[in-house]
Amino acid sequence: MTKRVVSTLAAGLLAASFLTACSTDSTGGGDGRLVMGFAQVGAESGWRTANTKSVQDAAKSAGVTLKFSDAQQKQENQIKAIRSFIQQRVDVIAFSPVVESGWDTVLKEAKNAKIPVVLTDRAIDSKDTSLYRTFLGSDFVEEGKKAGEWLVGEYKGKNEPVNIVELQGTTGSAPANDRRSGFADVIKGDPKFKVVASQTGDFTRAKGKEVMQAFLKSQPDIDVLYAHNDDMALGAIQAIEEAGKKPGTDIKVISVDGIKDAFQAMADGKINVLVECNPLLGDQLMELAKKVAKGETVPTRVKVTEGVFTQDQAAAALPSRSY
Ligand code: GYE
Repeated sequence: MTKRVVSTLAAGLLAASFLTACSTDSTGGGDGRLVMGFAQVGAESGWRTANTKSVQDAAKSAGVTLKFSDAQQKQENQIKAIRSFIQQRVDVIAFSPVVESGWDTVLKEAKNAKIPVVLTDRAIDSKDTSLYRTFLGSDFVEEGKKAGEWLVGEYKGKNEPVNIVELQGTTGSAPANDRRSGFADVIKGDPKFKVVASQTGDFTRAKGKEVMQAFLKSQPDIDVLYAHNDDMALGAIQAIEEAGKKPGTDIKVISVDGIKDAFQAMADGKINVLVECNPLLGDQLMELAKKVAKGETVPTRVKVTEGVFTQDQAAAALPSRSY
């Protein structure tokens, strides 16, 4: 092919992609509806499944056209999805960052393209807060603290050492970092609490079980399991039972999220306490997206309200859990 043919072809391609971009832009998705590109973390947990459903349902009822992408817990996939949303000239990009760092470049691209970004569920640790308009999600440090406070109360007045194993969420993710530090902050006040092993279980049941099996082999005396989410706790419970121990009694179990399966396990006495993390963010997200797309000012941080549930409340709370 001659140079000329190549450049003519390239020009043609450019014009074609420009036309596609323009037609999406000028029609606002073809029917004047707001178009949102949503880059989800993955489908790693019950929490995530409920979160995805909430976003999809909310988009439908808010009349928002949703372009949904599942990153399978990989940052590079999320970056690709965001770039493709920029290319498609969506009205708003929303995403739940799989890890905290490494977003500046792609978010600058969105900013240059004048597409507002809403962080949902998880935050990023960039110093440049102009890269996103708002962050809607839970306070994970607070959740970790609530887990620690329950433990402190549970062992009040006892002086023997309390050996804790910790199943961390996805390495580098905001909920893993914050649930770990919030918990550590509270228990450090009393030297009887010792985290004897702490490792990632990637927020999944399979990994939670596998890592708990390893903990049970390497740690002769485990009093407490602190799992950063329910799926890992549920996997670990299987490992504890297969090792001939009673979860909830021989090893106390603290978990975070509050999905239905975990409430069931708590009603069965296998989980001692659940720190709630609410995945139903869809409606709030659509509301914020509509505002930022119109250029309205929104608060830079929107928190989700949540509670703590103990075993005596489990059976009563179970029927009303929607996820
Ligand atoms: O706790 C866990 C999920 O980011 C709050 O991600 C979310 C966490 C949730 O995989 O189950």
